Amino acid sequence: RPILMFDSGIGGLGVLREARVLMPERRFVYVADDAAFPYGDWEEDALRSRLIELFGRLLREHEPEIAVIPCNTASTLALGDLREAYPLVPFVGTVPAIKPAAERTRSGLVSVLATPGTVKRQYTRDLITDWASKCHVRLVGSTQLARLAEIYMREGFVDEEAVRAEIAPCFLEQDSKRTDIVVLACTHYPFLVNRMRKMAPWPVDWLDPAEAIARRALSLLKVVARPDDAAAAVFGRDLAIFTSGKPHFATARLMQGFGLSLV
Ligand code: DGN
Repeated sequence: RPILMFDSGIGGLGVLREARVLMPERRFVYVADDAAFPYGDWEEDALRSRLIELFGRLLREHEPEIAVIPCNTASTLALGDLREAYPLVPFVGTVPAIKPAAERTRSGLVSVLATPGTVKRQYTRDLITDWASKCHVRLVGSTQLARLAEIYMREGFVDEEAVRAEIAPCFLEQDSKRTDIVVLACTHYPFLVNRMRKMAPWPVDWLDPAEAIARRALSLLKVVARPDDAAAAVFGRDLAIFTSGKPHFATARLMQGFGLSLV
C-alpha cells in the first residue's frame, strides 16, 4: 500500500523528496489540492470540512498505509479531526518547529514564518506556551510567500522585492535582541530559502522540517507494516501525482526538477 502525501500545492514536494531518499522501496501518491490554494486564506470551518471530506475520498481510493500532511496550515487546523474521523490510518502532520527552535536559539528571539492561517491557530499558540516559555517567539504571517514560491517553482522567476518585504518582519529587533532562527512553518518556503538567505540582514538558521517529517513517517511504517515489495513489482512505478484543479502547478518544468512525471 502506498504512502499518501497531501498539500495545497507544491509545498509537500520537499518532504516527498526526503521521503523517497529514505524509503526508495515505497510507493507514493502525492495529492495537491491546488483548486483550493492558498489554504492560508481559508475560513477555518470551511477548510476543516473540505479536508475531512477530501481525505475520506483519498483514503478510500488509494488505501494508503499512512497519510502524511506536509502542510502546516492543514495540520494545525485539522490533524486531530482527521485522526478522529479516520482512526485506522496513521497520520503524520507538520506543525511549526517551535520546540527545536526554542532549544537552539542563543539570542532568545525566534521568528516563525507561516501562512496567516497557521499564525492565528490555537495549536500554534499552544506550541509556544508549551515549549518556548524561556524565549520570545515572533509570529510572522505572510500573505504572499506561498504564492511566490509556487510562481518561482513554475516559472523560475521570483519578485525579489516582494520576498524581501514578506520576510522583513522576521528581522525586527526586540528589546535589542535579534532573531537567530527563522522557522519555515509553511512547506512552500524552503523552495525560496537560498534567496531569503541572501536577503537576510544578518545570518540566521532557517529551520526546514522536511527531513524530520520523512523520518517520522519512516518510523511509523516500521511499526505498522513491512515494505510492500510485491505491490511495487506489480505497479512498476513508485509515484503518482494528482491535483484537484488544473494541473497548472504541476508543470513539466516543476516535475522535471523533481525527476517526476505527471500521472
Ligand atoms: N504548504 C502549506 C503549509 O505548509 O502551510 C500551505 C500553503 C498555502 O496553501 N498557503
